[in-house]
Amino acid sequence: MGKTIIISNRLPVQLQISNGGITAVPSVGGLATGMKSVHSGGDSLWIGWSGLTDEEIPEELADDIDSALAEHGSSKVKLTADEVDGFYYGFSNRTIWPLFHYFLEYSEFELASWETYKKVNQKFADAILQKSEDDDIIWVHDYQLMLVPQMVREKRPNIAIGFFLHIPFPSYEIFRTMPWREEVLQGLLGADLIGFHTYDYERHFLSSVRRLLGLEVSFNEIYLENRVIKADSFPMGIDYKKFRDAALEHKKRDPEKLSELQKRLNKHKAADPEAKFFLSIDRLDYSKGIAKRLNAFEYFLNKYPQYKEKVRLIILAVPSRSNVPQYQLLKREIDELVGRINGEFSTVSWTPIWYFYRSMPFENLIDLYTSSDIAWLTPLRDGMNLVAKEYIATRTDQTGVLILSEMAGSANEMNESLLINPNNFEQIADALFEAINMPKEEQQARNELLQKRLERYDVERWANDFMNSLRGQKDRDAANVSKRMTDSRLSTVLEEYRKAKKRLLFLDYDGTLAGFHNDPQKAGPDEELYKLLDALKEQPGTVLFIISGRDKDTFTRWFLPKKYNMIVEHGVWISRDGEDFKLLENVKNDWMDKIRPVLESFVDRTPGSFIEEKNYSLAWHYRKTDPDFGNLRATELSTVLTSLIGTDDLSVLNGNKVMEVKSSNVNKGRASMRMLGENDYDFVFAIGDDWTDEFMFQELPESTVTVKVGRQKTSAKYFVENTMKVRELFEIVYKSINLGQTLNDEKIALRKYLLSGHNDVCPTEH
Ligand code: GDG
Repeated sequence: MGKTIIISNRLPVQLQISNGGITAVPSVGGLATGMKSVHSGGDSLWIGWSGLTDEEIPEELADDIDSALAEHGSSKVKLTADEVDGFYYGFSNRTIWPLFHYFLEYSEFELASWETYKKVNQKFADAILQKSEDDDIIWVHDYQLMLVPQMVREKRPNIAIGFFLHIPFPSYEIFRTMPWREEVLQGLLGADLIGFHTYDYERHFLSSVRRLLGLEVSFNEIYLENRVIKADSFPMGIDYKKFRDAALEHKKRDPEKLSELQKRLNKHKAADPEAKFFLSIDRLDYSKGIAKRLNAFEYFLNKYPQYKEKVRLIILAVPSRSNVPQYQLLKREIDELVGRINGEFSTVSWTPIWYFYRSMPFENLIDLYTSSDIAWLTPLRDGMNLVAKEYIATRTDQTGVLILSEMAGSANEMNESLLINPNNFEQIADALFEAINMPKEEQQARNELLQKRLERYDVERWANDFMNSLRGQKDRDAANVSKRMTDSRLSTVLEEYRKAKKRLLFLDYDGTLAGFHNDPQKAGPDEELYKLLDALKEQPGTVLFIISGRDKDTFTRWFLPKKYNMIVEHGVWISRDGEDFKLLENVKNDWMDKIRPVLESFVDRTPGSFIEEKNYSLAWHYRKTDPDFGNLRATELSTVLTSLIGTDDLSVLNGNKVMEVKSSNVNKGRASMRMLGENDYDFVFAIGDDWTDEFMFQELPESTVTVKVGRQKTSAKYFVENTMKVRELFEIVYKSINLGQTLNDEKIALRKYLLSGHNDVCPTEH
């Protein structure tokens, strides 16, 4: 691997222009700290916006800025004020942010800002392309840059790209309301690894990929024709040591050297040692539930009036995105609420809410964390919420209670806190009461577990886990690529083919020779396929079988007049040289009357599914159903069938969007082996796309050339991407053998043929 390139909207440094000079100061944010292990030494580069628009950068300082950034391993993407407006304040924060946090009513779908988002994403991608080599590893961060992975992939097909989303990925029902939903998903799918904070966000993403793009998803992998993409969850941690050490240092500090804020806090504590401080820290953002928290505080004071003058809520709201109207409205709402509640409850010696609308230095953050008895965080939605983790890390004596919204990603890992629903004031008031009265031993027992976990899975571990997983994914993909039927492998196979005296070929039909169709009866062969099969069949010494799970009547109609050899229903029937089908296996079908009603009940309950009845098997097709629902029902049906058939001679085959019940002693492996035993073949070939073809790949002898269509796991030796490639493969075989062309000639001819719109199988004959 070459160098690492990290890319995020903002750089991990802040530019400061003063006295005509420029300096770059490292930021102390969680991401910058977490990436320390990844972004260090000369082997990494961080690309992002500097925070200054082109208009704000004096021309004479432009070069100085570049060198100041370069000292911190950073490189800037230039953005004009209009671009920042459309891309950041516009599409990122008026469309994606509200939508992904389930604030559908705040989402604006403006074509102009979408266009700017695309344009600016292209600028970021161009910056990567300009600075990267093929063996680099790229890590793209967050919702502002969701199109970047694909933009880079187009120009560098083999580079390793990871993407991490720091905010929630919403449910399909929310995501699908966005006009440019497919483009956004396609953009993300340029990555090899897509990371989320929680499993829930991951599964929402996979569900959207399946439903909106119709792609094959197996567990957490997405299969494209030429790549496999992994989605996974990596809950982001904090720099645990930094917060714990700061708190320890704070504890030991000389009272004279304490901050003004700390002195004030101490004074209030001294006046009433029983009084409790509640703390909340967030950016001023509607997703953080600040207004709800204030209302809940009022509710608490009314429900438990004994705590009036005994508790104080400290709210630190950090100014954020104040160019966006929703944030201006929110600011006004919070100001008014704080004013009203303080006006209603204050006494001469007590103000219930201390409200700070500003950003504080790190030292004051530690003052607040270490002085507060209760941290109270009530986001309505939050990707993770690092404040919750930071509070726990600073509690060096393990006292303190965390009350946390279950809507925060961090709630998944912080079960020992008091989890609340931010909309349930009754529950919140009771949680505050419980927190105030929680025995010290219980606080310590809970925090000990929380601290252990936070220490173990800190932000460095998070970054390393992500990078390792990305490298692993790339290696796996490379290993898989080694199975691709490349030109040189095909040349070797062709050589064996040419030399062979007796060849035996097994070709699966659906998903191999022909693409899938929603109605299986409509997926019949085209003229081009007939010509291709005719040409192969005519080759001296070649015995070709179409081997399929299809019923014999359909294949009789499609192929009998062509006199192709056929094995259908997975090996129940056989037809050779245009003769009627005969039984190849002795199988029973008396079980069908018992199984049919079960399948019918699934058809009734699963819109879009249907039963295909064959002579010796029953198949339940669910390609046309809602993909998630279909998969769910398939799992359910599999359980029902497995328990029903018990030890009978029946088995359930899970094919490509079809579940088939049939006799156990019938499968393509057994059938193909029987054909093999009939003669002394010196070249055997089998190709197929689904699980039922794996029987052939596994049972045929080691020397067989086995080819899988698609990228799923397989026992086959090689793979080709799709049915188009299968046709291409047979074209080459045909031309090589029948016309004596070399692979190069064939490729050229084939290309011409493909470009000519598939008019004829053999353009070189004209
Ligand atoms: C996004 C997602 C996800 C806050 N005030 C001050 C200050 N902070 C620091 C905190 C904390 C960070 O800012 C806030 O992080 P959060 O995770 O709570 O929230 P977002 O900013 O919304 O972050 C979020 C996160 O990305 C990471 O993936 O967890 O869900 O929304 O580190 O300490 N720091 C200083 N002064 C302040 O006044 N110095």
